[in-house]
Amino acid sequence: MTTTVVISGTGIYQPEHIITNAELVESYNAYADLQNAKYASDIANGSREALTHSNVAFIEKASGIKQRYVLEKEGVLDPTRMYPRFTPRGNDELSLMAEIAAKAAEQALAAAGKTGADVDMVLCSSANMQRAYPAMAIEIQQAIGAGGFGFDMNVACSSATFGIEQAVNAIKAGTAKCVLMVNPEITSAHLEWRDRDCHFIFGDVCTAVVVEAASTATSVDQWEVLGTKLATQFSNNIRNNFGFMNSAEDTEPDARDKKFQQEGRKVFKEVVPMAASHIETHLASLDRAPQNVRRYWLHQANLGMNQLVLKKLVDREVGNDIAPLILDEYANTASAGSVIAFHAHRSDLQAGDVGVICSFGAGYSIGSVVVKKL
Ligand code: CO8
Repeated sequence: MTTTVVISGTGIYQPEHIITNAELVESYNAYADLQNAKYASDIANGSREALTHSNVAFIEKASGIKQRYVLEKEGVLDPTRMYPRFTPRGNDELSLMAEIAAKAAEQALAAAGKTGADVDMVLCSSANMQRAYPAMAIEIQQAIGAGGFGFDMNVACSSATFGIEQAVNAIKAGTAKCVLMVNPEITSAHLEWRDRDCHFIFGDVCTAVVVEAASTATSVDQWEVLGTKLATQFSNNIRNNFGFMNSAEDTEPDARDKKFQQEGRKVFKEVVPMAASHIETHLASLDRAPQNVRRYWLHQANLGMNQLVLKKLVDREVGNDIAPLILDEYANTASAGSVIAFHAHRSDLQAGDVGVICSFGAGYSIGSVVVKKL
């Protein structure tokens, strides 16, 4: 007999600082002016291009993003710095990634009616890890008082959906009884705030999901996982070359390729059809039609992208009721986006309603999780 697996709780840690598009653009433009003044003679003799100002109207129209939460704001907005300022912590202190993961975990566990002691598997699944080792998941395991084991995984923007599949499989295989899957996304530390093409894209957050067998679940809000489906296809269109080989290769740690970079247009064009056909195939394998899905909690990278994915799937324009948007408030939070949407926009659904959590991003990677409200 196959085990019925449920998501029994979700949680979120939301940083206290907000950067509006107006604040962001003001700081970028001040940075651009400083750079243009510094390199005025190169610009005059044609050996360097002047930086062009960013623009709030462009950002909102091109992406749908209106603001983002960040863990530290002053450093990001300082035109002479343009990255957050974090105080290094000693080895005997809880690291920042583990701290925000533990806060999101606390909320998810409370929602599931569990404590850390009930957890026997911790997955830290995120687009970047704060250090090489020990695994962030093991520090989080200790911080919440969990037993069992933990490990890290990274599939960029699809880290959460890929993490949910690993959690579901572990419960089915009997290797774990209660899995905590967390997505601490400190995107502000690997976004290039000095690049006009992408400086508006990301925000910080952490999400947490509790996965267990229906037989052990006690929460009032349970979502049966009907199926998961993962796919990857290599692409250089979203890439970050930061890594442990950098110093051995004598490369510049602050070089442009050591932070997030993308060919946004190509990503848009290539990923939309992939995501739509992925969801359609997954639903068909579960004898479900896209039109009968009550809600889509999609990856939150771009408003237009989500609208097009939905148009291909259900052949009509859909609004927030079918595909809620959190991108306007949070910006792109890498792997956490679809989980935030699921966390914030599910309480109105009825028993028997089916929904799809779907992420898409760097790799390329696409993950879908089809759930039914119990
Ligand atoms: N202000 C004013 N004008 C601008 C700005 C700006 N800030 N930026 C660009 N422009 C200009 C350009 O110069 C261009 O001008 P021109 O036509 O004269 O050349 C014009 O606006 C149009 O530029 P684009 O073609 O680049 O603009 P788009 O309409 O394509 O919009 C987007 C750009 C918003 C980036 C859009 O392409 C997009 O959202 N694409 C999808 C991206 C996506 O989904 N990416 C997923 C990445 S996330 C992921 O996988 C996780 C990675 C790991 C996390 C890393 C965390 C840091």
